[in-house]
Amino acid sequence: MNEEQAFAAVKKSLKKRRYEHTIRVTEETERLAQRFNVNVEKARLAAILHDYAKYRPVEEMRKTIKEENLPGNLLNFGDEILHAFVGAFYVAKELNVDDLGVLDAIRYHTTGRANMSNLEKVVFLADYIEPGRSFAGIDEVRLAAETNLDKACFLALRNTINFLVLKQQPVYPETFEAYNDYAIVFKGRS
Ligand code: DGI
Ligand code: FE
Ligand code: FE
Repeated sequence: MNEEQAFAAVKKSLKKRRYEHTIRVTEETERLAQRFNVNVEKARLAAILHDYAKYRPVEEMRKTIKEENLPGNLLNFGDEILHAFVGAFYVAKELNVDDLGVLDAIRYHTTGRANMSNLEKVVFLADYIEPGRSFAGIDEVRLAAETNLDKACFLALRNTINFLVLKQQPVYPETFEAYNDYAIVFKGRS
């Protein structure tokens, strides 16, 4: 699957606004990949496809999780996280992408996980800081992303957990595990 085919596949699957987000995530991913020595071609492909399943009906995604033996606990943490895990599955099955690193970057782009690869980190972070985003606290994350990939992931995870807790939403365990990776390193430092 080359980039042109990937863009064509997501253009068909996504609404205009989401397709434009995807283009910005791809550009941001490329900048981060160059900065932090990640394979640009793989990172861009993962970014182009990261929200491939965003508009699949929730019922279809839940069915896929059950039938294809994706982790059962996914069903208990809100529908927003499903498109990432199911997306990786559909991208492999429907678009024949077989690079496991690319598929993992798609799979963990929403929740993160412990021990993320740098490829996973740049896609996770680019999705959070692309220029169209305006989350509370995002400036600090953008600033960290200029020089420190782990620090930026740490702050993005912290903000997301704070946001979910404030809304009394459940937090996927792997999001806490990702956060803890960095909290152990950055604790007590600003
Ligand atoms: O698909 P996007 O909108 O580009 O961004 P995304 O894939 O990061 O999804 C963002 C949504 O996912 C947002 O509503 C917060 C939610 N989310 C992120 N991490 C978690 C989460 N929801 C739960 N329940 N648990 C998480 O760990
Ligand atoms: Fe997403
Ligand atoms: Fe996204």
